Amino acid sequence: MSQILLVEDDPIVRLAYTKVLRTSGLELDTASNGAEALEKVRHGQFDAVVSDINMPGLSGIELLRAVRELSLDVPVVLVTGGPALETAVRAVEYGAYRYLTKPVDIDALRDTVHRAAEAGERARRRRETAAGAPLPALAPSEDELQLAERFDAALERLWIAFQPIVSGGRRSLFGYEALVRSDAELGRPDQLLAAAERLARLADLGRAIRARVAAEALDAPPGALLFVNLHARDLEDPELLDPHSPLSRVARRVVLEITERTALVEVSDIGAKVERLRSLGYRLAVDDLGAGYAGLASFASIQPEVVKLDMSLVRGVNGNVLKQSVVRSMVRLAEELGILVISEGIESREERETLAALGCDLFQGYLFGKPARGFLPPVL
Ligand code: G
Ligand code: MN
Repeated sequence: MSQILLVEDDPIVRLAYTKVLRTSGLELDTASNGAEALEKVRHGQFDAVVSDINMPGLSGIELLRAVRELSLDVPVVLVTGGPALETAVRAVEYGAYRYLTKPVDIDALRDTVHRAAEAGERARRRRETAAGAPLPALAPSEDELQLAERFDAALERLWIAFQPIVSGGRRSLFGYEALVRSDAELGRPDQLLAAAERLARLADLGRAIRARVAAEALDAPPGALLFVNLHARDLEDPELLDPHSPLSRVARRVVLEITERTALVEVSDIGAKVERLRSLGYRLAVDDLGAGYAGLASFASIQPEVVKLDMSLVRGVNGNVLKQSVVRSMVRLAEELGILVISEGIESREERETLAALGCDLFQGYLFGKPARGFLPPVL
């Protein structure tokens, strides 16, 4: 009998679909959210997955994507109450088997799932004959094993570079941004992040970074704030919100940077998480503002104490009136909201002087100090 995994957060809908599918002769397992489903897919063998799209936490699309990242070819049928072109496109992009809209026609559901299960069984038989023996449920590919090894090696040789942030007006140190580095082969931060995403190990990377920063915080000059980058996924990690985590113990001197580049809309309950981080003593910054991603949407959900102007706005600002007026408006808006502005990526005195004239006081960039091991004093 075909094994189906049904993923649906609404208990009434789940029960209804369960009944329909069971009476049509399918063996059914259920999950009430995406994370639970992913665990089941990781450890079980299913001929098809049927998943709702809109669920708290991991959405159906993200589940589909995670399943594909495990290089599994199990057919996934997506069901949604709110069809949108964008989700349909993404469903196709990540290889959904079919896309059904609610309210689902019972016959269509039964038919689609049976056809998906047959396709899944065929795929499994092909794999088994190809290998000459049944494969373990989730044998990772050779590539993935290698990547996992390199990722582990990189985590072991992880270190943190610190780059100073200064107050121009007072000619004083304001803080340091912590930037992850590794001496291993997978050394560049973008490579590390890409590997963590592919291996679904972002939490391991985030935890390792935060633990290292916490350990080094003891050596930071007194009064200097520590700016730590978060990935949107980190907000889903309970360790981040744990008051006993190493970083939480020094939360009062930490500003968590959340990049405008990541899709915060996909983080469930962002308001509650932000509130909890604040109650632990953390302050929050919106990073890379002006890089042209989510616009100012993140302001409303995060209500940051600090914004960081992206270096694309800073570069050559002295000779570009358009950049100057963008910076001027951002500074005015921030002032009205009581938010501090840090300009990033300053390389020349001309950039610094123009920014100061536009009302910016806090600066970061090679002009004041490159990211380096330890807490080097800035060039003021
Ligand atoms: O996204 P985020 O702002 O966290 O990225 C900071 C990155 O910018 C770091 O990798 C850091 O090395 C780099 N960086 C910092 N200052 C400068 C600078 O003055 N010029 C350039 N080109 N890069 C910088
Ligand atoms: Mn940053």
